[in-house]
Amino acid sequence: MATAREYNFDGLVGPSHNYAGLSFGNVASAHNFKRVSNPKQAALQGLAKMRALAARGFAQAVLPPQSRPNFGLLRAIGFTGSDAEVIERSAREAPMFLACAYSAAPMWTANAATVSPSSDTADGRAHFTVANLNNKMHRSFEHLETGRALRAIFADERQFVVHDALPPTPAFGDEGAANHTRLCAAYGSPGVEMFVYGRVEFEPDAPAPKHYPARQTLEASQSVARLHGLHENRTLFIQQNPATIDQGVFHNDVIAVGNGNVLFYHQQAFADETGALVKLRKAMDEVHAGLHAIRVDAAEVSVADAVSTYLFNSQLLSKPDGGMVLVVPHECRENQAVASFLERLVASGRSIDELLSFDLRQSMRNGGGPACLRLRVILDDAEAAAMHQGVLMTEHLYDRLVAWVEKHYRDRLAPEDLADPKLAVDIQTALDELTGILQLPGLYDFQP
Ligand code: SUG
Repeated sequence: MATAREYNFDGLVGPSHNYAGLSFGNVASAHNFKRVSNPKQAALQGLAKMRALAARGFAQAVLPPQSRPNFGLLRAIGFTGSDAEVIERSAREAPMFLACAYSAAPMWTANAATVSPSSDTADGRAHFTVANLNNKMHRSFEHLETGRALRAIFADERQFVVHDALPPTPAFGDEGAANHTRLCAAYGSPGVEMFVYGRVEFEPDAPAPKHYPARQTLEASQSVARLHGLHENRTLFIQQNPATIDQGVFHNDVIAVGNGNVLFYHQQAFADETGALVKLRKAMDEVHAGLHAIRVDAAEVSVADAVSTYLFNSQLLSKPDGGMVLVVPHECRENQAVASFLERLVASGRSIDELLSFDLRQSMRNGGGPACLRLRVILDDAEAAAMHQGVLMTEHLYDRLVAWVEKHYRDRLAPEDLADPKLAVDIQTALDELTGILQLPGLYDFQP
């Protein structure tokens, strides 16, 4: 059995981070619409998390922000002339589309792709399927640059396969790793891949949320499993509870998280909790792992508290010296029910023996907690050596990125600031410099 580690690839928050109320069904996004953001603080908060986890011995890397604004989008919908003219006119006539073109949402890399490690796939390579994110206008074009970035980092085709996003149509709504959990006995041995979907395109009578959209379809999840060559007995498709989607649980990672043989989940996470656990236990038998389910009752923590604190949008990490740490946002410590639940959880000695909390408020205000900010990639030694090394988080890279953020990022971005063409020029200058820091020349040399 190969030794393998879980690498967390966090999204570096881009310089246009703002609150544009673009994500219907994500209550934080709606609630903070038009609030003034602080992109500098957002990026520094994300970097502080990456640095702290790297310093603790966790394998940590970074994914770059995307080129913004997306002039291709604005020109495709009829805005012409110089870049400045395109910005000024779209700000007047279609400010929501300008906000989409400026979206910094690629920071939530849990939505970048679904990843299957080489120990799970038929051809023995690590597979990535870039998520099409087609439920939301502002996220629907991320896949083009995400694919470029992943192919630049995981370029060695003997080890890695990066699949294009699924066709951009509602039947294939795909939100990537946010609706995918891998459970296993050890990272380097075959695991169980659990896909959680919100609706079924070709079963109109199947349960589905009534108020908010279900972003992931069963058909998309099945397609990703096929592309990756996953084994039938170790692959599960579980339906998310539609009633919780209607309460703001727009991705499964807002209500459940797994790592190793541990599944930490809310009683109301799945449409059929008992059925899901039976299937999961059976699949876990196939990989000789006993499932350790940590179920949180609604009486202990309500769905509303789970959504406002992002208790389940935590990172559950295996510590280098044994045990697991739960990485939560500060909001969890500020909610009495959640804070006392967490105290009891750690005291109970059930797998999770440590808590770490981070201030990620800038991201949280758009509905992005610790787990949204990271994409998990399990790599064995040869794969880790084959990937691009310039994105690995070290003290040196951290220092350089902090200096770069301090130099280029604004500490205030109001909705009306997007109308200023100088913002686009400043972002371009910043991103050009970033390619040198991450040693990814040419990353932004393309026409979206
Ligand atoms: O897709 N928010 C993101 C948050 C993604 C969280 N990801 C995970 N749960 N894995 C979304 O809803 C808000 C943008 C705005 O309103 O300005 C936004 O896109």
